[in-house]
Amino acid sequence: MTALSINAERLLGRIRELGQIGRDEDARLVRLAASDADKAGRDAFVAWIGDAGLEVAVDRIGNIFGIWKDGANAGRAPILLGSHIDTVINAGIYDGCYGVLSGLEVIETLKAAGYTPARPIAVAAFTNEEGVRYAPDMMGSLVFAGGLSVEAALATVGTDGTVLGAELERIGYAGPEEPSFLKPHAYVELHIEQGPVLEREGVSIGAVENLQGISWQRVTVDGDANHAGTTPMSMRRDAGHAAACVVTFLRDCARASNTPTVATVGCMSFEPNAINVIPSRATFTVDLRDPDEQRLQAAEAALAAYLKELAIAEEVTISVERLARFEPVTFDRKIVELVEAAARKRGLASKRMTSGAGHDAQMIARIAPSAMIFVPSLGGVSHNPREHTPDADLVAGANILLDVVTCLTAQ
Ligand code: HGY
Ligand code: MN
Ligand code: MN
Repeated sequence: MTALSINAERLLGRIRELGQIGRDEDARLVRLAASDADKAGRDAFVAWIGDAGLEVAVDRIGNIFGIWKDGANAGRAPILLGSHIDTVINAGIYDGCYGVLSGLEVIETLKAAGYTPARPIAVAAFTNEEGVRYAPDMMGSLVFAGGLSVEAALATVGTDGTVLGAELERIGYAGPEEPSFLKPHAYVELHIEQGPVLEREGVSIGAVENLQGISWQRVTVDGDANHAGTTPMSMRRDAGHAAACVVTFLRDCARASNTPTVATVGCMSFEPNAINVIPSRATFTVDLRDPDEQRLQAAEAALAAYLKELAIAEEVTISVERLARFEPVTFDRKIVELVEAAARKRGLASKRMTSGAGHDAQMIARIAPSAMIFVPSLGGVSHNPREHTPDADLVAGANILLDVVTCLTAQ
């Protein structure tokens, strides 16, 4: 029997259609969690799962589920697919959306082929995976996995001062279901690699076996505003300069470490933010990651020690707020092997990989056997409108997801 294949035209068309939803006045893709743009993306996804004849469910943190079950298998725990459709600022069109739309595509393909799965199959679009507006990231899947109470998540105040729960109400996605309403039997997430490895090695499929730890912190440096022209360099308490020292410290440490440790200062703001005033305050974020928990803790400790010394040397005060902290995760070996076997069967090269990015799968792995499938990202570019994966790779990845799901629902 020839291997079933997904409907490439339908999948690719939806990826492109969703990629046009939530463009700002500069045509940048910005669908921040619980924003009007996010609502528009959510509405499109709900329409597609409704058209596919799936049961639609929304939980209290706004996670959206499309569920395919029949009389025979309804009582069994489902295989869950999915990812996220919220984006970063000026995003690419594949990050998250590819996994959600491929999950839906796999269900529609199996339904149309008259396949009768031994257990239900569901696809999820998890709320606020990116964490750009509301920290932490992977929030919807973290709540779904029981790692954060839904009340605490709904009370989160965003970078714009809004409250997540009120925003979900406002956009009509404060759902009725308790986050524990659906217990997955297993979870498989298809995602673009967002890194350079698969393309560089000419490999089509990544069988992701683990995912690195993540540490997010917000650092506030308080100094003294003063006149940029009259204040001698020796008399300054310059919060801006202290912040710049931290950026350089983090980069030098990560580069010198000769390990996979990565460090990023993605956001920074000064007060009063005037050209001729020495900054009285600098606020910035630190994103540290490492596949090894001990090394990640060592990187956090090195930063804390440096901030202490810097405060004395620069006569500033420095405070730190933790925004997110997730330990490295190992995925389910059996599902990883299913991914490799499916790739072999379709004549595709595969490679075991660590995920550098955070994903909803790292949260669902807390409650069910989980794994991920990667496809190449051209130039390793992501979180950038230049993010791109060739159609052939997108279709190949979705067919591997189809094969893995068929194995997981055979009995
Ligand atoms: O931060 C991450 O790795 C993911 O894109 N939320
Ligand atoms: Mn993602
Ligand atoms: Mn992302």
